[in-house]
Amino acid sequence: MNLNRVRRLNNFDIVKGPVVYWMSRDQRVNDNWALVYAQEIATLKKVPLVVVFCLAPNFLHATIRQYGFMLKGLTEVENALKELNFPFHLLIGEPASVVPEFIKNIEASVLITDFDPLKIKKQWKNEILKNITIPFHEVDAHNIIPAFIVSQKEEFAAYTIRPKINKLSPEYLEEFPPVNKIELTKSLLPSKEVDWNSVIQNLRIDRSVPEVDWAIPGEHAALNLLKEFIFDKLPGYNNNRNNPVKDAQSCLSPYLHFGQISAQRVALNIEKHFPESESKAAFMEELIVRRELSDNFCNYNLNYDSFDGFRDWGKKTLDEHRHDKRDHVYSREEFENSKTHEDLWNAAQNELKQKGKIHGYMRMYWAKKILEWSASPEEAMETAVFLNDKYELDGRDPNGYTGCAWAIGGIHDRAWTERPVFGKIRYMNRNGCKRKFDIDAYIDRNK
Ligand code: FO1
Repeated sequence: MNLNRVRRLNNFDIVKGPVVYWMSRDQRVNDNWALVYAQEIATLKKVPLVVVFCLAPNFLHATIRQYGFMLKGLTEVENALKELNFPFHLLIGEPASVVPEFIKNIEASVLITDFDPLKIKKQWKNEILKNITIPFHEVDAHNIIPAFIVSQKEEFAAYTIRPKINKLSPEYLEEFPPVNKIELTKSLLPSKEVDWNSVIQNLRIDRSVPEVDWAIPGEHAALNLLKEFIFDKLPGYNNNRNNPVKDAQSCLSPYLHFGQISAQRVALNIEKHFPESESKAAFMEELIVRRELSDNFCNYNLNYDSFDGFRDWGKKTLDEHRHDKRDHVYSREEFENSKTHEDLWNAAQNELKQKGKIHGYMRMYWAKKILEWSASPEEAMETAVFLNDKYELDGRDPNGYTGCAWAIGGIHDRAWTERPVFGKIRYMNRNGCKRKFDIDAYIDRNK
């Protein structure tokens, strides 16, 4: 495989012993460059390959809505690995201690993991580096063009990263090799079958946010959804995507978030089955350019989830307007409980709470109004990130953090005409929504 997808996190050389793939962001067996790489090393060195997933208790305050979806997807991973004769181990606890412990126990020779721009993942990896003496390699199995290859700095906007992506696409948008079944030798590292029900029951997490029923978790369901999207929805995508009362979106984002499908598989299948068109271009822009831009933002801006991460112009203009009179000011609880004066905003919040997603267009409106009706831009960003992470099925994703920073802080956007509270941050209003879609129908379906 293209070794530019791999980054060495330390300088140890590979010795003899099993290869461990610590699966984290990319929770799938097919189309996974980290697993492909791990298998290549194991085959070359003629050593076993073991896959582990480390279940972190209370990961960024995730609730049963997100844990449930993730764990059900992981049962499919366990079964698929069993078919291939790869041992799978579910480790429970803080990765910084349980991963090194596992490595020591099985005398592993190399640790491989997937890339993730989030701060917590970087911390985990840094802690692990202090506690191991074997090579630790990271593979970007999430982006088509690895985040550390496409750019080495925080990009300004889509127009600055797009040419870099376009230039590198021919090299990286390639077909995946299959993951090969290994011949069953008496494994020294048999899997310990996971009792998923008891794992779920023993999690000490917030269970007040119910799981959703519109999305069946797992790799298999994701591929079916992709097929349905390409044939049924993609033809009208460009006309319908900004209409929240039309069922025009792919709904793939939770699957992409948990790595149950690879963005590269989505792009390859679309390339194979769909003609060049405005719809295809619009979807590919979101799937590739916007996603890679979000990873770039979180990778190079450590304050991606707060006011401090905004660009100087955004901070300055919001500062200049921080004392402007607000017509309405709501607390986090009022926002959370859909208790604003505006039925359209409340409908978006209801959609978030009930379905675990807000339609893309309304997601922008939702965040803009949180800025307009919060006591300060800092508080607005905190509220938007809190609600997004608590209720979105794909919360705690670079895309979510970047979306909030775009709406509230003007990240990747330009300055607009100055107005109260927003300063030069782009404004959105109810009339704009009214012009685009039937807002009464949207309110009615999200009561
Ligand atoms: N990644 C892990 O490696 N272990 C976990 O226990 C874990 C829990 C989790 C819960 C909710 C959620 O939204 C994400 C979670 N992730 C976990 C991380 C996830 O796979 C992503 O890597 C990040 O959220 C960034 O995209």
